[in-house]
Amino acid sequence: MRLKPVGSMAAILQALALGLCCIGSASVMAQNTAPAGDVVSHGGRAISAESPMVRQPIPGKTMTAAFMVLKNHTDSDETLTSASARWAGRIELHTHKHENGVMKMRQVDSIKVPANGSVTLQPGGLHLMIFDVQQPLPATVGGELPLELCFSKSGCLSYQAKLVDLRNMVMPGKEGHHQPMAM
Ligand SMILES: [Cu+2]
Repeated sequence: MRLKPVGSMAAILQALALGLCCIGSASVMAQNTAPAGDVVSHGGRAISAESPMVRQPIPGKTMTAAFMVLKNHTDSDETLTSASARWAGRIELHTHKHENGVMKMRQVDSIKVPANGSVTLQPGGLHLMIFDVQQPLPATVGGELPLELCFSKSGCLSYQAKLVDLRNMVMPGKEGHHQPMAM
């Protein structure tokens, strides 16, 4: 499949830092996710996750999404094949595609993480779609939620994702394309 990042995680963090969210600053966020997300050191793991985050579900909704930058520290391509979390009923791998001028979400079988490279899961692009979220969640905004990601070669690895409130986040170029399911 084609991987076409529409922006960068830096842009997302910048948006968060601009007071659009509940998080004090991007640096604090990066710091806080370092031990769990392996930003500083990937701890010998084949695949690390930078700034893993789960969007706080809209009140009354049991669906949400997760975003992160997956980095492959090995010399061979990896493939994310599935994801799960004990606080969610089901997680699908999704992407966004333009169809007749409208952005639509599509489920994908897998997400490639290129050798010694990375892939960005972000609003408007690839993401983890999370269904049947436990209510209330076992974490509040700013807290961490465990996520399990399974890769074709490295097996299943556990990550800690930060619960963030993205309701007011501005996505460049996405104005007018907001859909109920869009993240
Ligand atoms: Cu989706």
